[in-house]
Amino acid sequence: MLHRRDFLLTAAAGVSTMYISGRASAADPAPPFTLPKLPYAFDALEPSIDAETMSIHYSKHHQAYVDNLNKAVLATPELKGKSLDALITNLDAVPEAVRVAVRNNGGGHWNHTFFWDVMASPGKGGQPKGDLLKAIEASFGSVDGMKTAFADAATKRFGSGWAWLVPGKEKPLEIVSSPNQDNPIMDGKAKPILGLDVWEHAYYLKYRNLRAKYIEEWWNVVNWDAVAANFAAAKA
Ligand code: MN3
Repeated sequence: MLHRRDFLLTAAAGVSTMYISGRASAADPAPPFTLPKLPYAFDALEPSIDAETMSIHYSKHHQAYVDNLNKAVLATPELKGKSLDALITNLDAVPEAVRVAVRNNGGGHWNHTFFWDVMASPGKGGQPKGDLLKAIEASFGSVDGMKTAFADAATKRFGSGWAWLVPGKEKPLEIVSSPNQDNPIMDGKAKPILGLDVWEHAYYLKYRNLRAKYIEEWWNVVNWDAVAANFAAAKA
């Protein structure tokens, strides 16, 4: 899972390199960033996340972040060739005219690409074990303790945003939340190992206003094997 994401980021950087090296032209405006392939079918996360929500979330929302990021990047010569990570971890270097667009849409692209990879069909994502389980227990007492703290952060995030499980400084793992499409790497923190989208578009069709119910059901589709791979990569 992690390798796939790294490949996508690398591939995105490769495409933008092709753009500046002249393989694309105004008549063939190859955009630098592309929608990653969803690693499962739209209905794979049923019943926790319904197929219609997945379809709209991926095909419309994530696609819009990609398209709007490309618009901002292609309009700004000094940004061509920059990877997504380079763009969103150094927003001060992004010209002010497109900084908000890059923050929101670059963050949206990064966050959703990450989000799809930390979910799997119910029963297919394994359980926390090994080093990951030890880190969770050392940080939160138990897996249930972590889930309670995570759900609390996700529930209390006012408006639209995300909750994240990230490698910490005080403890092996910490929970943070971010507004809009911000994420921990924008703030210079470690790369998260798990994240949850709590924008209403992620749950409103099925759960209406019941964000807490969505969060509770979402644990059934967490891909713990992918989370463990993220954790191992963070420690490497
Ligand atoms: Mn979303």
